[in-house]
Amino acid sequence: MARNKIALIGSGMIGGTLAHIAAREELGDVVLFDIAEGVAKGKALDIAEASPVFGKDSTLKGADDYAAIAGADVCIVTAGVPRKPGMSRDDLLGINLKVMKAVGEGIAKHAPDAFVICITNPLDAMVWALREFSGLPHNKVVGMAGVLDSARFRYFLAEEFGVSVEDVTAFVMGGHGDTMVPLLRYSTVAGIPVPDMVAMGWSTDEKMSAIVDRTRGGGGEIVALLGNGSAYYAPAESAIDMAVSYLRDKKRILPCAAHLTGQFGVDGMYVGVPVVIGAGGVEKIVEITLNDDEQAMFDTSVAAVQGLVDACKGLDGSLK
Ligand code: A3D
Repeated sequence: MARNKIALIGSGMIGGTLAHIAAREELGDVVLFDIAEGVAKGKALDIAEASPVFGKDSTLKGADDYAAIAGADVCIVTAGVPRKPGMSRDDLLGINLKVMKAVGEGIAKHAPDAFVICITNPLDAMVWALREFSGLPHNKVVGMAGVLDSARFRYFLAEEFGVSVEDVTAFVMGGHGDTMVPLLRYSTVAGIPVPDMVAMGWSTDEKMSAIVDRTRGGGGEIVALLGNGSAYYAPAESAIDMAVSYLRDKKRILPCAAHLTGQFGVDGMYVGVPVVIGAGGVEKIVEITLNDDEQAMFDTSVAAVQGLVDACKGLDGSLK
């Protein structure tokens, strides 16, 4: 059986980490693409030279020509610029929109059958624009943010309860920004809803609110610490989870920025919601029930994403 092919569009901090994980997990042959050709080639060669040590076989190549991504099964897009301290994700819109145009056209020409995972910020608007520029089916283009935001939420909850991260499930809906919606009611510790853990005296409502706030600001916390760029280990792990669910038809339920056609009252936009990812790409959207407070928070988040999508349309006349 032929190996899968994974194209990483953008070979910076997340792209390089993705290549390393994909090679170590032997997910397939890896192409690192970047306008900075030396970076793509250098990282590919460095990881290839590590492969005899970690004992896994895959080919790693670096390129600055889209022809190199031909036939990719999965494309993971991180091309663009990340935040610096003091910047919001939205400040990246103008520059990264132009990058999405080039990337979308490159994927449409060379890898139109790929499952495409966008990570570039501001995420929900960029994945929408990338889908528009590429013309690929909506179920094959998805944004990574919810898995990362939920992982942060799970980590903070596990730390607070003093239990294994493996036993904490949690998810975050809405746009990937300060208005994201971490859902305590749908978060559990080994199946026990988090509000029940609080009722049993394992924590307090105040601490839960602080964890929700820390989750919302989780990306900014890392940006402030790093001083020159944004998170990359956790974002890369999160995108790999989504790629594996597609490549192995695992049908994981993962929170992703997916194209909505009326679900949760949203039509024609990408926002973070729980979806089933399998060989068909986004196979289902899981329409959980939201209470009034949760729906109101979700609506605020959707409005923020809508503002960014409108800004994209203002900047590029080809977007409708
Ligand atoms: P960085 O290390 O700067 O890598 C970006 C790479 O993109 C660089 O190597 C650039 O040379 C390359 N690039 C720029 N323009 C193009 C182009 N037109 N074609 C191909 N390559 C290009 O950034 P990073 O890897 O840390 O972050 C990448 C993106 O992910 C940024 O937009 C971040 O804001 C975003 N990000 C998103 C999340 C989410 O959860 C959604 C988390 C962390 C970072």
